[in-house]
Amino acid sequence: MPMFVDTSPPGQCIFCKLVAGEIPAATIYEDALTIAFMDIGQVNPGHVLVATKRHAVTLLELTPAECAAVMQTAQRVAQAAEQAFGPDGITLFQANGAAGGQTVFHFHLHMLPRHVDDGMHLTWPRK
Ligand code: D5M
Repeated sequence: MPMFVDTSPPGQCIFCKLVAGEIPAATIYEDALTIAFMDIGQVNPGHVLVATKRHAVTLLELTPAECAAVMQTAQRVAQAAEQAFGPDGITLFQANGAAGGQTVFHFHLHMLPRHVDDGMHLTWPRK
């Protein structure tokens, strides 16, 4: 079971507050549709979240433009991680709905730099 589940209503969720600048974030990139910031949990050094600025819960609610922008931002942060961390690989992870492992119900994608000896293998670390 996840340690924390954000059940705030739309507009008041953690990531809406983060987008609005109402709570602090280590933001590394933003554009009109997306924002990328350091995950507070850092399951691996360089763990970044790419979120939509608009409140949408899952992938199924995104517009085509948001889908494209999210993946473009993911590529940008992966390129930055490549330079900063020299990883052996990169894992992208994206959970939809509680049954899919989502705990913050505002669309986001995880970008994790990976190293062969990071002990995570290819399994999601919270299992
Ligand atoms: O991932 C939700 C992720 O959100 C989880 O890895 C912690 C992260 N999180 C929660 N609050 C914050 C703040 N305030 N800043 C940065 N990161 C945060 P999920 O896939 O929904 O389980």
